[in-house]
Amino acid sequence: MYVPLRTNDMKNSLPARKTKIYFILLLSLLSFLAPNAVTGQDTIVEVLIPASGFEMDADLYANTLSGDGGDWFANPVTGGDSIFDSYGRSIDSLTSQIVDDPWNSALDLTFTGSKLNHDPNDWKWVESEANPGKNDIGKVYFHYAKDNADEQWIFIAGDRLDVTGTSYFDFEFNQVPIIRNTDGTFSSNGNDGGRTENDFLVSMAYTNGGTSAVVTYYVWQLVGTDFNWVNVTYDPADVIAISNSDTVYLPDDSKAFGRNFYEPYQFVEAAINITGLLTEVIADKCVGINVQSIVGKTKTSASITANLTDFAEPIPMDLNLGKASIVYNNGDPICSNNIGTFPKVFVEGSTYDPNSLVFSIALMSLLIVLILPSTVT
Ligand SMILES: [Ca+2]
Ligand SMILES: [Ca+2]
Ligand SMILES: [Ca+2]
Repeated sequence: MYVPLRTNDMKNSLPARKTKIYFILLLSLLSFLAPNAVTGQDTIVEVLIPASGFEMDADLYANTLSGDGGDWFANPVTGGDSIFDSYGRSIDSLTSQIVDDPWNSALDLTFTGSKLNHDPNDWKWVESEANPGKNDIGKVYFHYAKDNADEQWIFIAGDRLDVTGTSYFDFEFNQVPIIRNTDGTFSSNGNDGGRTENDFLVSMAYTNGGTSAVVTYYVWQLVGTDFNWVNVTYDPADVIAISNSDTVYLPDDSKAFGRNFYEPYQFVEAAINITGLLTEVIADKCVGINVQSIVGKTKTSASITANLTDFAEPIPMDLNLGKASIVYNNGDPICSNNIGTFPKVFVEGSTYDPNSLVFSIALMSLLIVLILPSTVT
């Protein structure tokens, strides 16, 4: 199989490395002379899985950036760390999933008469081709990992059949699962307007006009008397989002839209420091949320009342996001990030050996989940 390689793929050969050094020197000079020069976003997010970090380069193969990071798939030439095998099977299905969706097909399942901020119990689906083609999903990719600082990252990606115009690709994270029923409806037992307070939505807007994707972060919160999506400002350092300006490749076993490549601006991916984003909403880092399902879907505009178009099957998940792990400080259990101590009511009511790491960490975690939201200030 012939696999066209990017310049970075040649880095193991000495002449290519020399060329690259000269190129970097030239770029450095140019950037000095031209302060407004555009720089690339490509970077490696240093999470623990993949072991060599995750390349954010809008390319799906590992080892295509300097430093040899991991990616969704192993590099067919040089290998590397990956999230999936060549068939798209997860190395760890508890933290990573690919969902395939029909495309250019009357058998596709799509929304009808459903809006972004509707109660999911009011959403409807039909068997129908997704229109327009820029909203037609072929694959949805998800991965979760921690970094060395114990911060949590989510990696999301999606694609579109037609690259014309701006597409809006949403990932919705729900604490009570959203379930697609066979009768054309969805159901959710969330108590707050069909969802749960602090459910969140990450929306990626991307176009064929540039590689930067715009990420908007919404949190499900009470607005007046009703719950709705609230647009929350975040630290830009917590989000990296990029679309592909080059043709990028997939394994033959995991084709997208029937081909082993994405044409330019057909693929979008984002890395989100969810520890950082949750902190924008939940100030106490000891408190977190448990995500039970993830829904990848498209919509017609950036509005919170936008019509929903295509969706991939909801992904069942069990992710604890934002919950601190427990460490001991002079015998006192504290949040791993050293923000706040656990409430005395909990410590005094417990019998434990603070010097023992064996002390029922699991029970403590459970109690913290149950107690902290109402007792920590
Ligand atoms: Ca890559
Ligand atoms: Ca679909
Ligand atoms: Ca589709």
